[in-house]
Amino acid sequence: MVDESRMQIWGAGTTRTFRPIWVAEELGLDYELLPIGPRTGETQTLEYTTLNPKQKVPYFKDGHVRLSESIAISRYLIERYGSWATLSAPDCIEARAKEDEWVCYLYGELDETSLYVMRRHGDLKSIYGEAPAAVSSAKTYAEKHFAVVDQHIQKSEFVLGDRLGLADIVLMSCLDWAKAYGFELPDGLMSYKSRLSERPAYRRAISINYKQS
Ligand SMILES: N[C@@H](CCC(=O)N[C@@H](CS)C(=O)NCC(=O)O)C(=O)O
Repeated sequence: MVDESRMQIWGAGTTRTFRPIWVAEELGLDYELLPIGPRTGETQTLEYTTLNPKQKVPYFKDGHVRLSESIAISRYLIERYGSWATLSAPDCIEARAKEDEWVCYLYGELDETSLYVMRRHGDLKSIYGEAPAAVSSAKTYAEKHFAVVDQHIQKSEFVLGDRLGLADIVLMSCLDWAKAYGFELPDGLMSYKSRLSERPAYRRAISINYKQS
């Protein structure tokens, strides 16, 4: 039974569902998780399709706000509930543009163009078709961009300066995904990853997201 008065996040068990769960944990939010999986048939029901015609997770409700897309949900949570003491949105146009630059780059090149292509034509080849050349070139492509991010991350604690932000949520989720796919990550990224993995909210989010899949 869904409690409509609480914030709700649909979906668990994937990189994309991990992002809003991690943000919600960082912000100490009270939310209800409906841990449906993408490949269990739960996104195909009439009830869920009415909510989200894309039939994908994550999906999110907070009062009258309804959102799909892991980045949009995460950004909404940060902007609405963030604070300087926890996780907050950029405070000027220039900083927002810089965050957009990184979020678009990480999501576009690492998530969609690389790791998800590997998933589509690897684990999900029975749906999307087997394409070993696509998988291997996506891996090479990701390695090139991990090297770019590695150079950048050696200069600061977080993707943007000295505070956790949306770009870190995206990067960490892609690094976890890459490790699960057997990537050898460069040293700078490995040390960034192990530093951020110590965060209690990150650990809680990992256990919530992956326990329920
Ligand atoms: N761009 C979306 C991608 C969402 C997405 O593709 N979710 C996958 C799980 S990781 C899904 O629900 N797949 C089910 C399907 O495609 O039928 C986001 O970042 O939220």
